[in-house]
Amino acid sequence: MNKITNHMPTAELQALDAAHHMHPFTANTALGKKGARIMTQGKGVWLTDSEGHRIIDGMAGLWCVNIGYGRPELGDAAKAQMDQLSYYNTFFQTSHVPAIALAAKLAELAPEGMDHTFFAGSGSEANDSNIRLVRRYWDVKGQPEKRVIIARTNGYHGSTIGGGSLGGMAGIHAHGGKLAGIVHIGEPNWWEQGGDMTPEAFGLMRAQELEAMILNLGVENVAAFIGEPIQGAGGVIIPPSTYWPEIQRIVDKYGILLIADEVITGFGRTGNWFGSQTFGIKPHIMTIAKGLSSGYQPIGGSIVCDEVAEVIGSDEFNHGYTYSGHPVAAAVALENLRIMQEEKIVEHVRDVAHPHLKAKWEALTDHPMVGEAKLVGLMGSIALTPNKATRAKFAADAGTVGYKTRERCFANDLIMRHVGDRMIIAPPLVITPDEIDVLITRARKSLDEAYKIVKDEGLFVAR
Ligand code: PXG
Repeated sequence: MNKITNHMPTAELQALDAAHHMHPFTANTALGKKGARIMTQGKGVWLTDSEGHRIIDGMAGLWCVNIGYGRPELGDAAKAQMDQLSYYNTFFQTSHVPAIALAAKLAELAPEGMDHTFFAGSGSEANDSNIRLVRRYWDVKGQPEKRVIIARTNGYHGSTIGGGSLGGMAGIHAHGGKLAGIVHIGEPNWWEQGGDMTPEAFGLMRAQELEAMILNLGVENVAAFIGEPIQGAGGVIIPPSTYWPEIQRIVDKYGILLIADEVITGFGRTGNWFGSQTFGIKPHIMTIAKGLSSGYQPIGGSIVCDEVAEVIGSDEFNHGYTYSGHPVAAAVALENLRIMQEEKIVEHVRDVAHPHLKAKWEALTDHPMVGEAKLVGLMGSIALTPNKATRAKFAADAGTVGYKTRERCFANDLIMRHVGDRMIIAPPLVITPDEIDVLITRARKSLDEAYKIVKDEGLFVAR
């Protein structure tokens, strides 16, 4: 076979892709007929595809390219580490400099008292580790019956059997099943589910479902609660202000472990190093991945508080991966964190990019199809609706209007995703005010075009 390169015609690449490549979360036969969009290059917040389009990436890849595409320092760090020590494991009483240095750096960045990291290759793997970590913790403490983990409907924690089971997405459970010993409470999604309640009252009510579930199961059976500070894949659901303080009160009262899944909210996304800091959450374990390396290498992990690390460390923990703390991934993650610190990227989010985007993002509510527009740090969503006052759904299958809007965004060289009928963004954290203006201009144009289509098709009607 000829070498496959960027210079091949798009149709040939698409045909090969369709013939051999199984895409995740995709109906592959249908995609094969349509042809995948093929990305060929990235620089900063910009992507180029095989047709030469210059696309502004409002999703930082898959919520991960925090420092932007194409920073040569990360490639240099990978090359240097491959030349020095391309691989060694961290089992059998050995260690290496990149894993040591990255774990120490994470202890410096993480909240007080969270000084230990167990490495994995991804967010899903890290959450699988968390299931074993919390159950093992209670075993060692002499309470092996404490095994149930409480999670939330429409939460996302990955797509391995463990991560998918922690997640509260029926479509994922339907494909391959769900582990026993994981239960779900409702999500703090006021827009869709809050009815006539105020957001604050609804947030409290949802948090109190945790207390009811603990009492229902018996606290002697409950190991932990897991939640994303802001649900990402579920549609950037920003919880009411009352939600996390009440969750924290309940976790503290019953002494169960709290896992904050920071895979998206970590590493500057919300304007602090971790979303837990933004929401005042005090977790025992934080799941990390994505922004840890800005997606330049696959790496994740669990940052663990001192007490849990001490208990787990008091005996052998029969768990780990060939690539736990992989030296090249760790070296690249370290270089990413060095750049984030030296270039003050978290401060840029907090003081420059967020304030600039917030005003323009929230102003989108003047659009006839936009009901609410919310943003924390650089993580935002808008709810599409045919009736803002009643927060009505469209008279079409959920996601129909969102999908049509996303198609217009694609046509206008903007990556803005849809989850159902919510549109979501999470651009690279290095986005400049000028680039934010481009993003907003393209978003408005796409919304206008989608609105016209939706009206013309008779879909701008409440269900
Ligand atoms: N936790 C959270 C909060 C995530 O967002 C994972 C765990 C799993 O990470 P890995 O590295 O195993 O993918 C994620 C991943 C989407 C989408 O459609 C989101 C994710 C992954 C794939 C698709 O928004 N988040």
